[in-house]
Amino acid sequence: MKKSPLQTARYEYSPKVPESLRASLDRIRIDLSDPTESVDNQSELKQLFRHTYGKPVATISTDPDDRKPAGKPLTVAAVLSGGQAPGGHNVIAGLFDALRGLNADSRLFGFLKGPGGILADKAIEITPSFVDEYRNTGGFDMIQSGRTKIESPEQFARVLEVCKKREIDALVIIGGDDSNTNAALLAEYFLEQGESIQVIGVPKTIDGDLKNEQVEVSFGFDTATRTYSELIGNIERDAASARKYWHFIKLMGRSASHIALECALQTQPNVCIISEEVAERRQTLDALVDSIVQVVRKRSSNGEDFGVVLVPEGLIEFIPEMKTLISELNTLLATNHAHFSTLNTFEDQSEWVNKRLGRDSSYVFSSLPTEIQRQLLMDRDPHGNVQVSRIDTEKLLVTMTSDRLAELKNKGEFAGSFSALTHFFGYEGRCAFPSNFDADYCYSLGFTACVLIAGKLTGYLSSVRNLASPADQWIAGGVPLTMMMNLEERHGSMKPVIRKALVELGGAPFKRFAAHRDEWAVKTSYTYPGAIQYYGPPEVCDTPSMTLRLEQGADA
Ligand code: FBP
Repeated sequence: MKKSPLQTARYEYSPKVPESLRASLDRIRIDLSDPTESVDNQSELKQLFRHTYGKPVATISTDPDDRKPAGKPLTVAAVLSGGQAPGGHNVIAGLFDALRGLNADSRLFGFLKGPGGILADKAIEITPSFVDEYRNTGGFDMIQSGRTKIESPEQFARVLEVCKKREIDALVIIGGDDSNTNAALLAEYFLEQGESIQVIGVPKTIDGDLKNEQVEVSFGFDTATRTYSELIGNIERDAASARKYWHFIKLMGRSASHIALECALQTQPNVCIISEEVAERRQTLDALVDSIVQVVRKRSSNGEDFGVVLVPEGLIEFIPEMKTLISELNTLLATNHAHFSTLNTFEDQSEWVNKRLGRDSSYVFSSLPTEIQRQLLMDRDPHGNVQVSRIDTEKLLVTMTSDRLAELKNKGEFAGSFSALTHFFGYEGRCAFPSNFDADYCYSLGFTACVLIAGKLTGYLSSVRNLASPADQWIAGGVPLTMMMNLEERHGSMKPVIRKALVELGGAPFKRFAAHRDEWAVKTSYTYPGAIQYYGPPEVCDTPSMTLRLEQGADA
């Protein structure tokens, strides 16, 4: 395959790692904290995770006086789970290098196409020349990914059977909150079965919602938001040059608005909707459109009939009346799946649904444009949720804003023009070459996963902290997965899950945005981040996202 000059150059990049991971592997030690507790529902989780609950936090350091004998060769398998996120290949590269560093006879396998590859027993061995083809590159194509959920007792038994057959010592699951919940369940299951196979998770998702006291950021968020911010900045400059379009840009992020918020901090658009605030204020769709209309009118009165609006992908599920509608639809479609799939036309489907929805939801559903109704009835994801990336929320907002402005024009209350274009930035950012931050962070996470395996730990998430400081000051270690868990309702029953992190309205990133947004709405204050830079001064190439810096109290 022909390589671009950048790809060839990136093969030579040496990821920066914490000081503790630079030492020779036989001098690395793991310090353990006191026992931990889960974020909530402690007594229930203690019962559910009898073998893995309450483990200590692990911190990796080096001990120059303690030289351990070379470890036995290990057989480890990795799996990439869920949506792509830049840096996944470097997790595997870091894991591979550390394994070979521990013992040159260690072997690393990659299950193909995500967790489904474990069930199908489809894996490849990662060799030195193979891993070299993927160092510092984006994508998950090295072993591909998938969204199969391992949940039935038969599937758990099958995972054990496949791992035993392949004589795997440890499984590394690289995924988001759901996949790492699965990692916790598997670690517990293996111990319950009297098996010593270890399970280590790695925090992945561009959405940035797998974070907490111990996990500062999930990998991929940095690169994805930089990619989107470059594009938004370019559009802002185009808007300010042509002065004739309003651009409505939907940004990925299934649920939380971390991506939209980070992009807003980087680009200073006229409007950025934060779903969590919409929910907190119980803002209706009409009220939301009204707030956009006000900004359009103000800018128009200043002679600026152009602007940029950022819309988080998950918004639709945070607008109170839409949330109720979607939840009723999810239940209806889940409980009547067989019958619903016999309805062949959209007209039949919408009539059937309309008759069964509650009065308010039926009214909301009927008032939506047909295309949005159609999108709300499309196939659910494996968790039974509506696939928000397929709903054109940005188009819905444009239609409603345009209708409202037309009414105002008729009444003589709006004299400007409103011509809008829509965009969706999602898949563009998930497989970009990882920024230096993500390349370094991911390599360190993979390397750390191996150190945790060598330390005989299981049910842990690989963690690298202190990320607002230079990489040599990062702190590597492991966080027990049960520490991040609580019980939440899923399909009518309470399940143990890793708590998703939504945007905190009291947090420093949102406060920074809220302090400036009124000014950004009216004045044209765009900033242009430009393309990700891989070579050059550290302030241009190595600084982490503004969200991370603000959360860590660092200068941003
Ligand atoms: P993960 O949570 O698995 O990392 O995926 C996140 C995401 O990129 C969301 O932002 C988006 O809604 C979704 O994946 C799209 O899923 P798919 O790739 O299946 O279309």
